[in-house]
Amino acid sequence: MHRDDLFLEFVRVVERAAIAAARTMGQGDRKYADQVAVDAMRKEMESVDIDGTIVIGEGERDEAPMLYIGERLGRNEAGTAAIDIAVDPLEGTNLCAINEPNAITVLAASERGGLLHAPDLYMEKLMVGPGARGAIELDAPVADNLAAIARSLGLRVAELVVVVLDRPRHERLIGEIREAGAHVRRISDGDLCAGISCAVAGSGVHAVMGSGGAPEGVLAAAALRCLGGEIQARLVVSSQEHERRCRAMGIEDLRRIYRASDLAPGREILFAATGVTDGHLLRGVRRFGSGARTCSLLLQNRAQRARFIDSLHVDETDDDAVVQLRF
Ligand code: FBP
Repeated sequence: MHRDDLFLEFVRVVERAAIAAARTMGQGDRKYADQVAVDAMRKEMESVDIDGTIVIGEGERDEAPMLYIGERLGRNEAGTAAIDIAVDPLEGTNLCAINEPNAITVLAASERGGLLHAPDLYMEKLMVGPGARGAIELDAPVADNLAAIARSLGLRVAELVVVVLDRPRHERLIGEIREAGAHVRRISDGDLCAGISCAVAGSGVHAVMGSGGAPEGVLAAAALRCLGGEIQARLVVSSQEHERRCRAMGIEDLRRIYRASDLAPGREILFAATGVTDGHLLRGVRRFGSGARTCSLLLQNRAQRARFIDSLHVDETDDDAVVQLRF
């Protein structure tokens, strides 16, 4: 890709989706919140100078009118870079609808073939930050993984905080984490945001365990590639229909354990996310009289840095607001 301008273009896309989604915050309608974010992201992508293809999106063409897997995006002019794009226009639709922390808008990009085409199934996941990379095994007993993570981080197991989605399917897992002596933080939604957090120093999160969406797994892998963290993951294939959908996407080994470099194998990875509701990692959208302020995270696997971008957006027609911002 080698195009620094794409960075800011992608930030603009996630910012616009976040500002749009934030207008629905707390209104209790998750579908509408998602639709608004999808519309805004789709519209903003039209002006980006790429030949993009959605590989992780809102679903297959017949179930998603926009941002469906396989949809072409961008200006698509001759000679522009061919790029694969993974989006979650609103990660945490429920969190936005009820105005709870950590709803974000997300986009990852890579050269063609740089992001796994994954069906929208569940995925077992184990995510850690750079300090515990290489220490985990998806199939190892929970207590062994926790001991290995603690050892790698120079902590005691009793000091570890593990995030788990609050679902009945995770009751046994939560029991095992507690029995091993670590602390559980249950979250109602948003394992992607949690996965990013465990790779950010000082976030207070040391690992994420349990099953969640596969699209969120691929997006987390893209972020973790940039942050030096790790994910181990396996698709949950529990019916013939699941098998069919995997094979349709070229996945033959249904029991395969994927690592970050399998889910997001690209040479170049860009990752951008903007906060919608206030969260541990990113502040949410704050509206002022004639505009909005956003906080975004921008990652690139080749750069040894994470950028937090604080932007003020002024509504186009309001000249007074432009004057205010000059101070
Ligand atoms: P949405 O934003 O698509 O609603 O996803 C939220 C989420 O909590 C993800 O973070 C997580 O991976 C997935 O849903 C878990 O799925 P489920 O709610 O079916 O357990």
